[in-house]
Amino acid sequence: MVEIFDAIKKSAIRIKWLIENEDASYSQNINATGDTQLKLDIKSDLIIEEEFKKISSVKEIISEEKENKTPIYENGKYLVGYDPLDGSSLLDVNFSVGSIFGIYKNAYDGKHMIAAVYVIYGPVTQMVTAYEDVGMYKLNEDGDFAFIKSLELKDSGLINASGGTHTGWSKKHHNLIEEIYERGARLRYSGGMVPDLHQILLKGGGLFSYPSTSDTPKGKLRMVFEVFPFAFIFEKAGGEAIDGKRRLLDLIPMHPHDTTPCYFGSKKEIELVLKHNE
Ligand code: AFP
Repeated sequence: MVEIFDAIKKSAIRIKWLIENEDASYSQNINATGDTQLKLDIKSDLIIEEEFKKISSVKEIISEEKENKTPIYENGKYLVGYDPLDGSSLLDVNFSVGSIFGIYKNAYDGKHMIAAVYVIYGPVTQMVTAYEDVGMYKLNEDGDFAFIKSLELKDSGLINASGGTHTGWSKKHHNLIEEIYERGARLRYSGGMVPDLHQILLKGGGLFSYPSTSDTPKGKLRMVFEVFPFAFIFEKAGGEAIDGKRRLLDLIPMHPHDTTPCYFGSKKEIELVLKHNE
């Protein structure tokens, strides 16, 4: 696992450089999910592939930016599903973006997830790893990621971040969000999953949701690259992650690019989600 985390650190340093120095415009390419790729999405993906190709414990990788899996070492133990530059449509407005990694054994689902990592490229670059516990690291001037602290969610928090077009929300989702605001929550939604969930983790609690909507009945966020890694991190940090009713880590994707509605949060907020979805 150490060498996988090291490959992620090396990729992060190279991607941070790209973000700060390279052209953030769109390419002509469309990715597997139908999104037009930025040139930086493609370059970040190549960097991560290059770094994982040096690691003999990696059997195979699959990127949000590619339709198919890439075999690495036949005798490797681990499968890695990753989103190289999540939230890249926010680069033009200089918001924080991130890279997300799920490390799996044998299959790309929650039951086979061993570890999860994300990197946030903000005013500073930080990395959060979930393996035995959840730890946050900061990239220093000398190119090292120094341990800052362990992350733990409180039982309840007052941050609310819900995605999806409001006119497409179900009545149940409207009622849930209304109750959350009535309890005193504040809206904190940047449109980047990494900074939005990072904020909830760092401030101790709250709720992030990307529900089923009339335009995206199966949600928008992808299980293997985005949802499972964050579900793993939230559970390890003492929170919960569900699709409205079921634990996200119990879902089995039919295809690596499958999406699901998702709710990540502290225990009290997830209780509320369950109550509104009875
Ligand atoms: P991009 O990578 O296209 O910027 O999408 C980001 C994202 O996948 C995720 O990071 C956000 O939580 C979500 O989309 C935001 O979606 P909405 O704009 O529909 O709220």
